Amino acid sequence: MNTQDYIALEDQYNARNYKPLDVVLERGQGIWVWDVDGNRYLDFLSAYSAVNQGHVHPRILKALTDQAARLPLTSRAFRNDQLPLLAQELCQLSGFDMMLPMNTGAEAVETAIKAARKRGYKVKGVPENQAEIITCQGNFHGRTTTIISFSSEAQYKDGFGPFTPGFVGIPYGSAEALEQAITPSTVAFCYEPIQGEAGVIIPPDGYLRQIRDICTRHNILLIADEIQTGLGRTGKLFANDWESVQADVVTIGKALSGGFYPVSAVLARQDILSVFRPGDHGSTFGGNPLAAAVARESLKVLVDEGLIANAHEQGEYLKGRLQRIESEHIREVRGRGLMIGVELQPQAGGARRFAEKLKAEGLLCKETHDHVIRFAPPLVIQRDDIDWALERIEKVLVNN
Ligand code: IF1
Repeated sequence: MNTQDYIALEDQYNARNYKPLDVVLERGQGIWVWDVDGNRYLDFLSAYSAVNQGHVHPRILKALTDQAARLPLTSRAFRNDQLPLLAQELCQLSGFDMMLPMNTGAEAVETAIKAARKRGYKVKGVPENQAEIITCQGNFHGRTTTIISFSSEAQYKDGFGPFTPGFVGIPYGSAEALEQAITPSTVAFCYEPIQGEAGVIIPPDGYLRQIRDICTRHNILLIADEIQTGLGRTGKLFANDWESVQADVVTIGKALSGGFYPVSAVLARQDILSVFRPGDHGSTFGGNPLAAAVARESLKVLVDEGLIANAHEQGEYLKGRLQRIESEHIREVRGRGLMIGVELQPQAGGARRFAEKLKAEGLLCKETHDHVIRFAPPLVIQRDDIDWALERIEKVLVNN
């Protein structure tokens, strides 16, 4: 079977809720992936930052296969010998008191919403069913019916109502708007420290500190969604660290498993997560021993291999070189660490055509919205590989 055969099968038997680049991958190693026709590509997307540790990291692979051979799943009806160690290691690394394990990012966000609402009612005394959570325009937090209820993207909502009430949207990057939106029923403010899906939008300097102060003053929870920005992607453990801010609640996912397995978690202080009583919340697979073993090793790899510092160093270099490309198509290059967006001019013909051209040159990346190309290679990338990529990026952006 070749590329066209696989595409035909997928289009016949699989729901068409995506429009992927037409490359059929079968193998990966570090920053590289190979397609079924034997072509090699540099992965400049990293499965939306889920493979920060690089494809098929040998240490995480070993943790996975060892644990799979021992005991993959117990459910939370019984305890297992991996979850307690993950919980301890994650809290020690992040500085939080407690964690609650789930599987996907959206489930972690749902968990954070439930914790904030319950604390609002049980601790703050908000009247039953009145809790409000403030969110940002342009946000992306997942695809569940509650999460899309506060999306500002028409396509994510179209045809999926009725929606969950209790969310208030404000412009991203405005601390003033947050201050004004707070009411006695507000229980939390939920935000991304850098908006990924919106096009790698970086808030103004000082914003993270300001929203931290506002939430503290009003006794509302600051919920940082670090599912994409966390675990080293921006050159710090969390993107909030850029302003030395600690949120009350942090959601993580994606790279928590190095891409091997869906693993997510909510991190928070003990007084927040203790609103959950036995039976309040859970998941068949959340906190399973296979997930916990994989997550433990994924975190160790991040630390042992200095991937957070590498993301900072290589990211600065990549961003600097991209900013110096002289192309009529480029409007702005922005980013932190290895989370970089290249915004094209409105008349450039859209980001998709550049992603297609880069694919033909052996570099895989994806457009976000119409005019931004997102560059986010695995954090194991080295200078030579970035130079290799830049040669191709320059060629495509200058000659098309
Ligand atoms: C898709 C986007 C990225 C996320 C943040 C929660 C979630 C995500 C900040 C939910 C997920 C993914 C989902 C994926 C594409 C991707 C994405 F373009 F859609 F927005 F990365 F930018 N919070 N983002 O970025 O996590 O439930 O998916 O595990 O195709 O929907 P999930």
